[in-house]
Formats: sequence, structure tokens, C-alpha cells
Amino acid sequence: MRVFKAAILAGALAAMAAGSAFAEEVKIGFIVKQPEEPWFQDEWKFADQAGKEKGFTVVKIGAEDGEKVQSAIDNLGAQGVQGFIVCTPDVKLGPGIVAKAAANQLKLMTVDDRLVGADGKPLEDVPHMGISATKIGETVGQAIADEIKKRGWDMKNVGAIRVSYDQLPTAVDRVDGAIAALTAAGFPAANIYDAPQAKTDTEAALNAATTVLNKHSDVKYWVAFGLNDEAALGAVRASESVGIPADNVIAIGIGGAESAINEFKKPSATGFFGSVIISPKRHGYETALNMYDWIANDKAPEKLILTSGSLALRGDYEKVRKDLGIQ
Ligand code: FCA
Repeated sequence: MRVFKAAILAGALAAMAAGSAFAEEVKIGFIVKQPEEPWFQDEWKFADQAGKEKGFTVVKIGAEDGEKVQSAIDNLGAQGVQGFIVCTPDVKLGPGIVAKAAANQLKLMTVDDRLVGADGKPLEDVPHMGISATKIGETVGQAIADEIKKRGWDMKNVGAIRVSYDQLPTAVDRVDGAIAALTAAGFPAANIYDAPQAKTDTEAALNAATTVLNKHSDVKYWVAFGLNDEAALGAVRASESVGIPADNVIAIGIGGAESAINEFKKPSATGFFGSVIISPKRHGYETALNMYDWIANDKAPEKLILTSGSLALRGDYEKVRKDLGIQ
């Protein structure tokens, strides 16, 4: 009997120890679609910062396609992670990601790109933090229109490159916002040319924009916009490669991370006129913290959080970054 009691006690103690170890050791996953992009590097950096402050571990995995996302989630499950945040390479993977997370008993939250179901509608049950895409796009379009006017260009003689990635809803909202502001300012819709990119990086944007520029070689002045800084930069690199002077180009990106900063730091101005700075701190630090609270304190995140952006130009980007607390 005594031995039996001792065994029960030992078992109870072991269970308590395991319980407290669980409570102490929170591990969250952070999967991103394009790990080499500075924006995502920053998100990871700020997620790590939250982990250091609160005492949890962030397991970071890059996953460029659907297969990699699936194996990344299994990998997280095997590592004893309790929940993860993902920016998916393809929003249509939505139902598969939800199922995989459930199979691994992982809490799931998305960042930047919102998952959609088979009907193309957002999966509203999955907590999400994204940017206010339309509004930020409008800021881009308005800033381009203002600068066109400032330079005294006749809008009739200006071409616009819409670097597009239409399979991603936030990308559509961003460029549509830019177009709405541009046309409201009097920009002719017929002068806006679509440059569909195969991926959301600079090289893909360069290729897409080059095709447009070659097709309309008679146009003197150009403006360009897309879903991120890489899209705008690709258009700028394309304009340079076909010999358009920097002064004849106004491209504005979205992001404000290293890709934009490096461009602003160049000794002479390029066609990359500005960027709407969005907050990698909120998208990295805050999502990580939300996930931590969900795991450790059973406090589920809000279902939808949309963050704002601030326009920054070559001359004031340092100040804008400082004001946003993202230095
Ligand atoms: C998307 C884009 C990224 C970044 C993010 C907020 O995921 O691909 O470049 O803009 O939204």
C-alpha cells in the first residue's frame, strides 16, 4: 500500500512538473513567405524582441510554397510549439493551413496576407493582422498626383505602371486605392498600364515593368506603384535600364524597410520618390505577443486588426521612422 501511494504521489508530482514546465515554456512559430525580404526580416526581429521581453521562444521558418508551409507546420508541431503566425505564400492555401494547424493542435493567426476559403472569401475565424490596404494605396496615389502637379507635368503625357499581383487580395486593394486617388486627381485611366508580376519581389517587378516600358517607348514621364517597395523599385530599375532619366520617374512603394532605406541613402535621387511606411513592429511584435497571450493566458486575439501607414520621402524618412518608433 505504501509503495502504491508513493507511486501515485510521484506520478502527481511528475504531472505538476510537466504542467508548470508547459506554462513556463511557451514556443510560437512564425512562418513567412519570403524570408529574404527586409519587411519579413523586420517582422521576425520584432517577434524575437517580444519573445525576449516576455520569455517565450520564436521558431522562425521561411516557406515559399504550399508544400513548405505544410511541412513547416508539422515541424512546429514536432518541436512542441503551441501556436503560430503565418504570412502564407498563397492565400488560397487557407483551408489546408487551418486543417494542418488543427491536426497539430496549434493555435493559428495570420499576418499581412489573409487566408481565403474555396469561395475566395476571407476565413474570418482566423485572427488576422493586415494593413489598411485601400487607404494606404490611396496615400500612394495621392502623393504621386501631388508630385506630378508639383513638377508641372501634363497628366496626358504621363504613363502609370501598375505593378500587379492580382491573386493576392491585399495587393489588389493597394493598387486599386492608388488608382482611385490618381484618377480622382485627374489622371487619365487610359494611361495606366498593367504590369503583372510572377512573384512579389524586385526582379519580378523589373521584368513586368520592362515589358510595359518597351511597349510604350514614346511616353516621356512615368509613375509607378505596386503592393510593396520591391514592386516600385522593380519599376524604377526597369526605367533606368531603358534609359529614362530619374527626374522623369515618380515611383512610390509601400513598406519602408531596408529596400526603401537603401534607395533613399543613394547619393543622388532615383525615380524611387517615396514609400508609405508600415509598421513591422506592430506586425511582428504585436502578433507574437497576441499569440503568447492566447497560449499562456487563454486570451484570444481580436479577429481583425488593420494597421496604418505614413508617407515618407527621401528627405524625411528618418524622422518618420523615428516618430513611428521603428528605428
Ligand atoms: C504582403 C507583401 C509584403 C508586405 C506585407 C505587409 O505580404 O507581399 O511585401 O507589404 O504584405
